[in-house]
Amino acid sequence: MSLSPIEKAKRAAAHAASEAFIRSGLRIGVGSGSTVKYLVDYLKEQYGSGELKEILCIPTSFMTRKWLIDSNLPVSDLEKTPELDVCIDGADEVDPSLNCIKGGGGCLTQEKIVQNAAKKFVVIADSNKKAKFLGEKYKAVPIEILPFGYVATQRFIQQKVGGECEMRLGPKFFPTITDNGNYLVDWKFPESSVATDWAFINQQILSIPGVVETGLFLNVAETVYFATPEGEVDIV
Ligand code: ABF
Repeated sequence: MSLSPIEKAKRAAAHAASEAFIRSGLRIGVGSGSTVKYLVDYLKEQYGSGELKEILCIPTSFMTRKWLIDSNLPVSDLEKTPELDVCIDGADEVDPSLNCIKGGGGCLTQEKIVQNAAKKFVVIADSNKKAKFLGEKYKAVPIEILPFGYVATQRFIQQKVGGECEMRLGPKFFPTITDNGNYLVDWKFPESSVATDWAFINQQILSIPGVVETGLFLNVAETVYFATPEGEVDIV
């Protein structure tokens, strides 16, 4: 099957990061999203051929867990394996300091917990996701909130940090439900936010009752692999 240019870029990023960071014996946090699917394919091929041995894969979402199981890879969880060697995940946007916006694909809280349990956090992305500053291209921060009191929570977010907080809707206008049974909102931040301190904004959002987690992954990525459809890989 021939891949579209964007899929080729995702695959190139996933393969380059895998070749650099995946080794036998590692406990690997496996992120979510379409770029990570190529990481799962890499693990399947390497483990299936016997090149890669005694790994444990810890998924960050229902979908990733299913991919791992369907690929006959050894799956664990943070209860049995609370400490990981590396976590590899996708992102929606990455700035020059490797801060990321994540959650566009609907996963963020479990991703953050798994990332936090890992010694190294590596991001894989097509090169369109490289931004000069956070908020340059991706104009919203996904936020997971509890269903209880969700309208009040959305209003509190808007009052505290401005902008518009939109409920993420799924098919037939049902709310998008996360793997944790919560709602997702996309906070369309005011333009003034892109020039401010994202760490401070993140703390402000997290202090609101009802907010579970944000898609701001600040100061956690060690390395980012950006790739083009031609297979050029930029390691930052
Ligand atoms: C997940 O996948 C999310 O945090 C992020 O939003 C998204 C990236 O997906 P894709 O690789 O499909 O662009 O990790």
